[in-house]
Amino acid sequence: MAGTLFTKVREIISAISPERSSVTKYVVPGIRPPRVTLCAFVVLSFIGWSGGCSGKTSNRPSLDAPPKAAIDMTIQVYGPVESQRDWTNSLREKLISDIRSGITERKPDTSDMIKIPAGKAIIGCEDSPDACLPFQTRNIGAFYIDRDEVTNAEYNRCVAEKQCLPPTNFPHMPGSSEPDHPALLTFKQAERYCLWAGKRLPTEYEWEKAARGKDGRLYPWGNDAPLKPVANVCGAECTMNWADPTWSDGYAYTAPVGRFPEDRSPYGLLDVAGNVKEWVASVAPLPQYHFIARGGSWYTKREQLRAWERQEWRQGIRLDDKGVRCAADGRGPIKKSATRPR
Ligand SMILES: [Ca+2]
Repeated sequence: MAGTLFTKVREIISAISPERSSVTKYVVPGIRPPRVTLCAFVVLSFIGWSGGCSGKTSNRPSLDAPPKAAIDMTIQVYGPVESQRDWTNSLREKLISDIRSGITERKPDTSDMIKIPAGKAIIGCEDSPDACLPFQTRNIGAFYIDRDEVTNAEYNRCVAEKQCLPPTNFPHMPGSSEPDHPALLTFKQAERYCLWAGKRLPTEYEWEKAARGKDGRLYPWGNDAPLKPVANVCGAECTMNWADPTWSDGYAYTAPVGRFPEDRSPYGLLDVAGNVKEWVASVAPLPQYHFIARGGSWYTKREQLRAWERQEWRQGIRLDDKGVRCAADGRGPIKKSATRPR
């Protein structure tokens, strides 16, 4: 009875925060691991429940899972700031080396990607330093970036190859699992998918350049705040307290990608301001290791759509509005690949 109850609780926790249910944890060198581990929690809470410490649970994927080293890595950040002085780079290297495990090299299919030319970009803002990168003009090399957010159909090809974990299912969000909706992903799932596709996550600078264009506009469509529903954000259909009843975009949660042609950057990226936030490769500075997602989502207030706005997220927090669009290096021509599964 207790075992059944715990399994149910664990399924719920897993659905909300998959990383927190992971057994194997990547411990950053110099960072003190948590005093109470998941196994200890299991033993103390439910003596009758078996298999927890061995990692063999009834609901953990086994046969259909990608290589363990790539999926069971959970980032834990503990300890005083002083002990974290040098860990950002080493953690990043470890994360990349593990997350590449078992991936077959392939050339990216750039047919649905947009090439962003090399050159200067206006990054950040001057009047809201807590909400943007420092204001700067920055030279950024050429790169490719997906026109659209990665869809469930695209992501599930990686799942079918047993190279990516299935996306989290959110039953309370009608339509979110449909093939043409954006895949709702953790940072690790997002990076793993991009690497599997022969691509990578965009850096934060690349994402912002692709979103704001050469002129560093405030919004993907220009410098004017939107007067009508041009993007999928928290409008009339949204169930959050901050929903704007005057903004009827037609979707309570995610929308099929590309459904809002005006939510378009000067380079042609779609769903830049809304639909799902998009994980980027950059790592937030100390003292806390946070991942960064850019752009707004179905969950975002309509007042927070400026393309320089940024937010930092710990793994496992609020996954139901996070997705990804991948990037690829833009040096030289990239031939279309015939290796990408259809
Ligand atoms: Ca988006």
